[in-house]
Amino acid sequence: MASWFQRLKSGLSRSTTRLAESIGAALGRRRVDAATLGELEDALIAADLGPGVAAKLVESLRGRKWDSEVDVEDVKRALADDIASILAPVAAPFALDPGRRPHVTLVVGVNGSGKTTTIGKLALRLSREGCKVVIAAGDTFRAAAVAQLEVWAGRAGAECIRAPDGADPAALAYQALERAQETGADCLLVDTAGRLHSKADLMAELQKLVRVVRKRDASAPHRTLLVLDATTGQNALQQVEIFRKLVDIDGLVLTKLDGSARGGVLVAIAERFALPVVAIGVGEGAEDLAAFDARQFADALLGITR
Ligand SMILES: Nc1nc2c(ncn2[C@@H]2O[C@H](COP(=O)(O)OP(=O)(O)OP(=O)(O)O)[C@@H](O)[C@H]2O)c(=O)[nH]1
Ligand SMILES: [Mg+2]
Repeated sequence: MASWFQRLKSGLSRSTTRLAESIGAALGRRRVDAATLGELEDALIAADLGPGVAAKLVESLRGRKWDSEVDVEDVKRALADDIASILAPVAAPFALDPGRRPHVTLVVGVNGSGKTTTIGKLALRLSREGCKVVIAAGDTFRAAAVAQLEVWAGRAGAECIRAPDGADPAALAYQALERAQETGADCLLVDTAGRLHSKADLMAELQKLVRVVRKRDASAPHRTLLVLDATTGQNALQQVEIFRKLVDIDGLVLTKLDGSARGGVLVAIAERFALPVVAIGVGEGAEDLAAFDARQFADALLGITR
């Protein structure tokens, strides 16, 4: 089976190819001059890295010493180094705080971003590490969502707490925390619904959930993860803006990097929000959740093999 890095690389290959081609075209004259730098900046923006990052990267290239005839690979390596330095501060693998037991993780994000799948993958990983996991099927609007979560919970040997359809997700989360505390669980993963009628409804629901959970443990939730679908490109930036206003996001998961031509958006998000990227999704399967590695991601994006 291909390693996650290979899957990431082949997944990002559409982003990579486009970026590599534009970099090649910009360096047609083999000189790092003003015209080349302008073209490189455009190419980086087109690859979803965002205007802020593009300007920074180009400034850094401008400041380096270049031969009169440059090697395209050297330029790519320089870009990858700078991108890796932007990403390094946000690479922070998901870990439970041993002082918080059960450690409560709330998972939010728009409809279809990969919340339930990510919870399933996380549950499996944590169980394998020896943790006792409880999952709250907080998406009480869709029976199919609960069934999907139960399959994942079964795989992970985790207990899944569900409520009747249409039940109040806040009450369900409270009940699940109670259960997690009673059974001495190490962690509780709370799934939420991505689809609600309006932003105001979503805000009311998430805020109520947090308020109610705190009645049981005043320090919870200990982690609030926002799950973002990397294929949505620049839209992911807006989702961070919106969700940050609804709840205290303190971690991101970027999913679907295995099939995205827009993986560059991760760099824009890192630079704009400085939120920890705790994991990345590189497929639909149970093994397809990887720790985010700044260096490897930057190399994969530029198509570099070291
Ligand atoms: N290729 C790929 N597909 C993924 C990944 N993560 C999730 N998916 C798929 O994306 C689809 C939506 O995932 P869900 O986990 O159901 O998303 P959700 O956020 O729970 O969606 P709602 O409950 O409808 O809000 C499913 O078909 C998943 O298999 C990933 O990293 N890569
Ligand atoms: Mg779901």
